[in-house]
Amino acid sequence: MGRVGKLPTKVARNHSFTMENGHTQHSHSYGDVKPKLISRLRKIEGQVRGIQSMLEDDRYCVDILIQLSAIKSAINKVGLSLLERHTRGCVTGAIKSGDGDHAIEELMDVINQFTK
Ligand SMILES: [Cu+2]
Repeated sequence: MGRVGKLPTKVARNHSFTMENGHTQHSHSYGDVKPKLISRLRKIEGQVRGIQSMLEDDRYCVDILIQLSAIKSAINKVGLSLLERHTRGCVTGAIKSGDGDHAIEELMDVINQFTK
């Protein structure tokens, strides 16, 4: 869990700044795709519930496995979409402001995590 737990801290440090009122404001690049990501996640929630029902209804194993693989692919789509926004937004911004090496290192770590 150490590696996984490490990422949010790094991201928060990288993409947040403190407002005059002392509150921390996050500046991520996914603002424009946020509604789409949320609606995809809601759909995935429904798919997960569907699998619970399939189990409760003693449905055939292979049918359940096919639904599980559909969820995996839906989750990957959400991840890839976020990854693209992060690369085009946050990483590009970090490169322009001279913090490119760190942002690319972090990006490669998360890609590595994501493709496991
Ligand atoms: Cu980002």
